[in-house]
Amino acid sequence: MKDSEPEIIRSPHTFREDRIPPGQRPAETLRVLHYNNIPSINISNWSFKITGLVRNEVEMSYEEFINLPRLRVISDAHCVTGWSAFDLEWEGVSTRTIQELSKPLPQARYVMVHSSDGYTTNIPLPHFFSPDSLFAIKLNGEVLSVEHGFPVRLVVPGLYFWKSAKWVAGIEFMKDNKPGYWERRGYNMRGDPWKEERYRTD
Ligand SMILES: Nc1nc2c(c(=O)[nH]1)N[C@H]1C(S)=C(S)[C@@H](COP(=O)(O)O)O[C@H]1N2
Ligand SMILES: [Mo]
Repeated sequence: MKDSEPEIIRSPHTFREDRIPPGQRPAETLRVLHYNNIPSINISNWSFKITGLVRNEVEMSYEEFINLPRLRVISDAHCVTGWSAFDLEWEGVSTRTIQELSKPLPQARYVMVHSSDGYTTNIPLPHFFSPDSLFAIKLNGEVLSVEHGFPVRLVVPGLYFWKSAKWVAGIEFMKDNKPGYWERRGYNMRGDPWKEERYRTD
């Protein structure tokens, strides 16, 4: 039996009248951007770990991860440095599926995303569990390139693109908010582009 194509949705932000957030300029496509080198990942050792305030801690191999139910999302990406890219088609695993598997405890309010290059970023759960947030394994129909985050990258279309961590190795559910890599260096603890939350104000 041939697998049916995964469900496809459009991120609600792509329907906004102010589709381009304040202070952003349209770019032709995604630019490759990361603070450090591309990590070298051996897919046979790679795993995706879910830890912290959860009922079920989870550790999955790549094989297990790509066999989870899939979703496709068409969304835009807004980098805090000022460029925006439009109508990107991501395919991967919904954060809602991750929620069902790990069952976060009621005290959990934030997630810290941990990446193989040492990058981290913190995200409030309402944004993380937005119906258009997913752990992508494909971009525009192709398996992710290493530059764009192979094997798995997070995509949270409702926040600036620095929250969309590439090369994700695990996520950690937390009660208290903690800053990630850029947040410790002055970037906003939430990062809503339509509110222009670029820098920390606390
Ligand atoms: N692991 C990791 N993820 C990361 C980054 C990084 O340095 N390391 N940079 C972020 C920033 S600032 C941006 S704009 C996007 C760029 O994604 P792209 O290279 O796929 O365009 O990745 C985000 N995710
Ligand atoms: Mo960015």
